This record gives sequence, structure tokens and C-alpha cells, in this order.
Amino acid sequence: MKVIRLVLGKIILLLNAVFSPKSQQRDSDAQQRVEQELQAITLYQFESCPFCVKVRRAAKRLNLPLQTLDAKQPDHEQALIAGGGKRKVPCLRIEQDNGEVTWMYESNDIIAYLEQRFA
Ligand SMILES: N[C@@H](CCC(=O)N[C@@H](CS)C(=O)NCC(=O)O)C(=O)O
Repeated sequence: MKVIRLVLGKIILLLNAVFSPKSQQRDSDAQQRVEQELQAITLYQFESCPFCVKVRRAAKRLNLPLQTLDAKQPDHEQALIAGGGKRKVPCLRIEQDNGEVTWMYESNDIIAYLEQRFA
């Protein structure tokens, strides 16, 4: 089972690399502003999780160089569980200007949020 999952994961990564989506273009000032806003956003993920790949592809389409953290690493895993309440990925950590932090699960919700905020 572990081997099948490993092989499927590699296939997903390969297909993702081959059929990488085109990125939306912004002028350099707008892109700089977006990247500034992204400082407060982090994606907790597993590299070959299909739901995480789906979110990363949406981020690529939107030209969002998201910071990502591997939730398999014990320190990131602990932070995810402590902050978000469960060991599930993808999870988007969003820090507001007032310091309040939101942990958003569900790939579809994350993509809708990114599209609504940055498209
Ligand atoms: N409906 C969720 C599914 C997410 C999901 O099933 N993630 C798996 C990895 S692919 C997970 O975190 N499982 C918990 C674990 O592996 O501990 C979404 O669309 O984000």
C-alpha cells in the first residue's frame, strides 16, 4: 500500500510538472504588493498530496509564490496541530494585520480564498 501511494505520488508530481499551468501576469508594482501580502500566508502541505498539488497549481495560475511548509516535518506538524487543530493538509495559515491567525483547511476553500483575494 505504501509503495502504491509512493508511486502514485511520483506520477502526480510528474504530471504536475509536465502540465504546469500558465501564470497570470501583473505589472511589477502589483506583483510586489501581492508578494508583500503573501509574507503573512503559509501553506502547510505534503509534497505529493493531490489536494496540495491542486492548491499549488491554483497558486501557480494566480502567480502567487506561496511559502510552503512540509507538514511531515515534526516541528511543522506540531505547529499545524497546535494552531489548526488537526493533522490534515492542505492548510493555509493566514495572519491578519492585527496578529489574528486563521487556519484554513479544505483545498476548495483555500483556492476560493486565494482567487477572491488575488485574482
Ligand atoms: N477534503 C480535503 C482532503 C484533504 C486530505 O484528505 N488530505 C490528506 C492528505 S492527501 C491528509 O491530510 N490526511 C491526513 C494524514 O495523512 O494524516 C481537501 O480537499 O483538502
